[in-house]
Parts: sequence; structure tokens; C-alpha cells
Amino acid sequence: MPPLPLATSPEVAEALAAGRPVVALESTIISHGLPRPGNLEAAREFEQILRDAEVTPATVAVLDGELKAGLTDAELQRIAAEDVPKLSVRDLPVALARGGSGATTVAATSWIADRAGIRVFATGGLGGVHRGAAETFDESADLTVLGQVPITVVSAGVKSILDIAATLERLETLGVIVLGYGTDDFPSFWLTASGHALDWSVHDAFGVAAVMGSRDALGQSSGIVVANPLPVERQLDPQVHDAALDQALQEASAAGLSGKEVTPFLLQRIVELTDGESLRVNLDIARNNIAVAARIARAWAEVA
Ligand code: PSU
Ligand code: MN
Repeated sequence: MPPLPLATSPEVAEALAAGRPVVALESTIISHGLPRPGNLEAAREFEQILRDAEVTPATVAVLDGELKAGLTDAELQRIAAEDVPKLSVRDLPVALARGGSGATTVAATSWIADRAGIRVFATGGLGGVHRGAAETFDESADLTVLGQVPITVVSAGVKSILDIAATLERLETLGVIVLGYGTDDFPSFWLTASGHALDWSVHDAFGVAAVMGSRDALGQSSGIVVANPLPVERQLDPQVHDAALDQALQEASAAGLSGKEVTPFLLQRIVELTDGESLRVNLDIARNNIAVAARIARAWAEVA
């Protein structure tokens, strides 16, 4: 087999070799999930939250035909400024074959982080089963990859642009462990709760690390979704949320959008329709998830 074209940054490689905590971050949130130019500032801030917690950040992307775990500031700038494609797992071989670059989704980030030996990953919200999937079959590869890769991903559940009940059913089928972090209710990203009850919850980072350890001991290789809600006083106003969501969904369907364009379109329209309020909440969620991922990575480094 040819060597894996994976460049782990020196900082990340050293931390991993020493058993110090590392948290992976995805790059599609930078390239497609947040508007420019604030996206670069956000990407830097996400890394800084980890550094402040003495955790090494590993932002994941594909640059010039190489998988990257850990980016320099110049590389972060490229992801934030260039029109790079959004890459899921199946896109990685094509991007590599062409010497191309791109931002990685939760699916691709999970896969690359696992290859790099990283166990904890923070994102905003996972992809999932889209509304109308019974006809369109539109289900994010985030779910299938999490069924295959033993990574722990901290997420504020999934967005209400998706079919939450169907997403939870698919996570069950795929064998993905879902743990509420201080909650019994699966969060719906901008909103603290979705009304969908979870089977399991943990109270702190050591509770997550214990499940990671027992999953490993069983030889299971599925991922863990840590569902971390925003406190209710920081959620998006539910009325503002519902109105913006209805309109954005109608527009996406009227425009005949499908496939990988759907998520970025809806996210951007919802920012516009909420006068930027959804963006403020989006950033707050990412920070909140990164802070929890830092605690989990530290707990894991302690017990592993
Ligand atoms: N949800 C968000 N923001 C995002 C995404 C999802 O709140 O930026 C991105 C993530 O990178 C996720 C991807 O992995 O969209 C899912 O896209 P798709 O549904 O096309 O698989
Ligand atoms: Mn899709």
C-alpha cells in the first residue's frame, strides 16, 4: 500500500505522541457554514478556545492533494478566503488524485481525524436525514461514517432543517452511540431541545470518556455523538426560528435545490431571515461545543 497522504502538523503530532489532548475541528463550517470575512476570525477563535484549555487544535482540511490534520494560520486563511469545494468522504480520493483542495464535512473530518489518531472532534451541528428523504434519499454521509469510525463528536444535535426523528432512527440503525450532555432531550441546534427523548445522558466529560473506554474494550468501532445543548437563555427565539425555517425551506424547494447545495443554502438564508441572529447563535454553539470537547479530550487523556 502506498503511504497515506496525511500531513499531521508538528504541533498535533507531538501532542498525540505525548498522549496530550487534541481536538479535531472541521473546515466546512469555515468555508460554507459561516460568511466571510468573519469566518476567518471565527476559525482562529475556535482554535484559541482549545489552546486556552491546554488542548491542541487540529483543524482538518485537504490542501494541494494532501490530507491535513492541523493547519498553519496561512492554511486557515486559504480555507476561509478561497472558493474551495465541500468534501465528504467519497470526495477525498478524487481531490487527492487531482492535487486539489477543499473543506471537510463532519464525515470527512471524522475519517481523517481517526486516521491521524485523534479521538475527539467538535463541530456545530451534524448532518443528518433531510426532510423528504423518503423521496429524495438525501441523508448525510456524516451518519454512515459515524457508524464506522470510533470518534467522539460534540454537536448541538442536528438542525431543524433536517428530519430529526429520522436522523435519530438512522443513528440507532448505524450503531452510533448518542449521549445527551447534561440533557435527556436531543438538542436541535439553534434550539436547546427538540422534544425527542434520548436513551442515555452523561453529566460530565469523564462520563463520556468512560463510554469511550468501554466501547474500545468491546472492540466496537462506531462513533459517539455527544449532544450538547446551548443553555435555554442563549437559544434562538423559537418564533423567529420557526418563521425563518419555514421560509428558507420553501425557497429551497421552489429553487429546486438538491444534494450538497441544500445545507449551505438553508444556512445562509436563515442568517438573512433572522437578521444575523442565527449566526450569533451558530457561533455561540460552536464555542460551547469546542469547550466541551476540550474537557472530554482532557478527561480521555487522563483515563486512557
Ligand atoms: N450543519 C451546520 N453547519 C455546517 C454543516 C452542517 O450547522 O456547516 C456542514 C457540516 O460540515 C456537515 C455538512 O458535515 O454540512 C453536512 O452536509 P451534507 O448534508 O451535504 O452531508
Ligand atoms: Mn446530502
